[in-house]
Amino acid sequence: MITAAGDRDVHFEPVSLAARAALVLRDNDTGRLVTASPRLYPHMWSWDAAFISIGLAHLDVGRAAAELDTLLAAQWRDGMIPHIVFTTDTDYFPGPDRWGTDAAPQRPDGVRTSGICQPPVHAIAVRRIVDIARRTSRADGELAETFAQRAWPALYRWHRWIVRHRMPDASGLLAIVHGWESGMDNSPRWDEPYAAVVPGPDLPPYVRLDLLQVDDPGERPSDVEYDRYLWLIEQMRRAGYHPDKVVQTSSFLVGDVFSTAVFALASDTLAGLGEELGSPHDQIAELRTWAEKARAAVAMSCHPETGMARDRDIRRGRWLTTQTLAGFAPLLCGGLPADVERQLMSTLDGPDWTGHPDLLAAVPPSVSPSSPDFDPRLYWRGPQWPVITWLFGWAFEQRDWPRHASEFRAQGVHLVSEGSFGEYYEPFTGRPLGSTNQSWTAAVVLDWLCGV
Ligand code: 9WN
Repeated sequence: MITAAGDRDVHFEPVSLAARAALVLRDNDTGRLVTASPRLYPHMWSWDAAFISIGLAHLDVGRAAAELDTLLAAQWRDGMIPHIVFTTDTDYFPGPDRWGTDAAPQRPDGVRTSGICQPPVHAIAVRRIVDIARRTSRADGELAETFAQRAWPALYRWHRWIVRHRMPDASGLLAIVHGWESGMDNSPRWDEPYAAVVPGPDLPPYVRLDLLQVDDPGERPSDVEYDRYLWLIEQMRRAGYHPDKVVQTSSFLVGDVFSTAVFALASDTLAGLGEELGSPHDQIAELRTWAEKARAAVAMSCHPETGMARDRDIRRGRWLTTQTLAGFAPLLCGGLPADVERQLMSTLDGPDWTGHPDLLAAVPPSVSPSSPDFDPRLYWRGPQWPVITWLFGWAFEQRDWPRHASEFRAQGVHLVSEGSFGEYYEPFTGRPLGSTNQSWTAAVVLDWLCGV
């Protein structure tokens, strides 16, 4: 087991850093899946699994494919990919009994899952696995292509589920029914819509387990926030996890601009893969149309003065204007006029964001240090997340911005070079926070170091 360093005087050179990253993935591997982290998250998370599979592809393409096969085996019959696939570990709350998804008719047999989803990054992972494998050897390339053939229809059904069940209003944004669906749980993006979530007196009691796993409870969401998180689950249970009923009844319904941009990028990526693999033409054409609509929705959301993309509180019909990294969503998927896009990129490079003079590494913090909402230690309210840096870097490569892509890679490696693979990092000191030996951090580090 890799022991946490957490000490900025320690610095690992690329070869030893890559070796440590590989060990993290090995240590967190249960054989069937790689847990998101050893103690805090002892299960499989949907978007974590996608990033983890990219790291695994550098070690063993068959193992990378198996990781996504495990996730896809938990896909619900209607197409939803659930946000957690549970192992038998009981140290995480809320576990499968609290979710109560065993009663949902669409859930697959033989596996226990949560009842919500996470950002649809999976097609990006399949693309990356195929690209890595083709470069490794002909045999690996063929293995990855066979896997991509098998995953493609499931991913198409996943994207179709999103279009059918999660694009409920004229904004065209991908709607989420829980902050956890955004993957950015307690981001200030959700403060306003969460303020309107009032837990009922019949919220069943519960005990949090996450606080036992971190050094400082101040790095995790508060109890008030957890009550709301749990209340939304209660509402979904009562709606029987029927997707349309959940959208009708959830007291949290928000158009998530970041997930919408990911959806646009991933739909185009899946369409491109489908063209290579000979997938059905009509389904490829649908994916292109969905990508185009999602891109337009992201562009439409942009604030007329700042140019930053905005989420939308669909319940209350209001734009949400917090200064978070989700504002840069259009840079992931395109769709803005060239001059507006250039302006947005220079905001990202500027002193409120990656150009802030006090940052240890020039990668985007989750919230601008100049914003009143910024908290350097608190989860999605300020810290830097290597995995998000990877996602922007990969998108920048696709968009033919190699300079930005390689700067993000170099700065990302600088951030994590103390070698403990933090879940997130304090932006000024570079101190790793939350969990250590976090699998997706190790995975993106491997891709940064081995992938070019
Ligand atoms: C709730 C596993 C997950 C990530 C999320 C991150 C965090 C869970 C939690 O951990 O969320 O889903 O219990 O805090 O916010 O992005 O997928 O790493």
